[in-house]
Amino acid sequence: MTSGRKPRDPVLRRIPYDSPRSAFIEALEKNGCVIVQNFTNPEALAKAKEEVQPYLDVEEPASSVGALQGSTKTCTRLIGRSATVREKFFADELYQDIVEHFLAIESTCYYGANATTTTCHPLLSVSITMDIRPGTLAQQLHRDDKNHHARHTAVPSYPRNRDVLLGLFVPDCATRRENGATRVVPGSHLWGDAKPDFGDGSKGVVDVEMEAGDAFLMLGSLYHGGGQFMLEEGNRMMHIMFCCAGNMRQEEISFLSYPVEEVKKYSKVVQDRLGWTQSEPNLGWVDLKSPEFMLQ
Ligand SMILES: O=C(O)CCC(=O)C(=O)O
Ligand SMILES: [Fe+2]
Repeated sequence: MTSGRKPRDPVLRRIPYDSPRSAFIEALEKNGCVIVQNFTNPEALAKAKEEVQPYLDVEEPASSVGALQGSTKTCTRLIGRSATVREKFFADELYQDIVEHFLAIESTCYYGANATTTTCHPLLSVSITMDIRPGTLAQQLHRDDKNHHARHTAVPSYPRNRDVLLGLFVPDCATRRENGATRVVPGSHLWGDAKPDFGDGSKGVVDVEMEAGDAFLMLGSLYHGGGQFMLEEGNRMMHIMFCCAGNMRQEEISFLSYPVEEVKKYSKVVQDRLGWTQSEPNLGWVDLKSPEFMLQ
């Protein structure tokens, strides 16, 4: 071994789309992420781009919410705005099978002495296109499940239902270090909540370099971050979707049960309890803003 890597060290694997589901599951359990080769085709990428471009071009100041910087353009409400992202990327059978495998929760409980087993299926948590441009710096490495205040204990191997999120990243172009390929720390999904050791900032970090048509799957507990856009022109567009475990919601759907015109009349504490104030960090927004603005 000249590289100094041990044979069982976590890595970023590339697996062709047609491979057995078990290959993707094994890679995600071991490394927390995997590249799916030949996930889509140039026609679908071009169509998706055409659908989101008008939203990216809007002259609103680009958001600086969470890990986003002012130079990142976004298209929120992506599932509604791009039929291609919705039906070809998000609804993709491989992604949905993997989501079901990792996020579905099966529990047995008792009504009196009678055991009942039920399954809670995953939900879409967020869908957004992020388009980084010249001037965008690398994000700090982070776990996306920080939004859900997920807690982790360090483990040597992957226990069932450890994660609450599983993401799908579909780049519009080839991703390279120079155009801000996502940076990941394979294996970090098995770490606990102690301060992570990234050495000089790059210890264990790998660039998710993909070809156009590839996609990337990542568990919510994996440390990662958008890379720096080092070129003087161009952009790196990425369609991002995350599913969450289906129990990450209220029992009664307040947003459908209580119309916004009614909620405007409620007291602030009730509005807050119904979910009209974003939870920090970054949970429960509309267009990256706390939904209170809709009650004005
Ligand atoms: O743009 C990327 O590559 C990743 C973005 C990300 O991780 C985030 O905004 O939380
Ligand atoms: Fe992130």
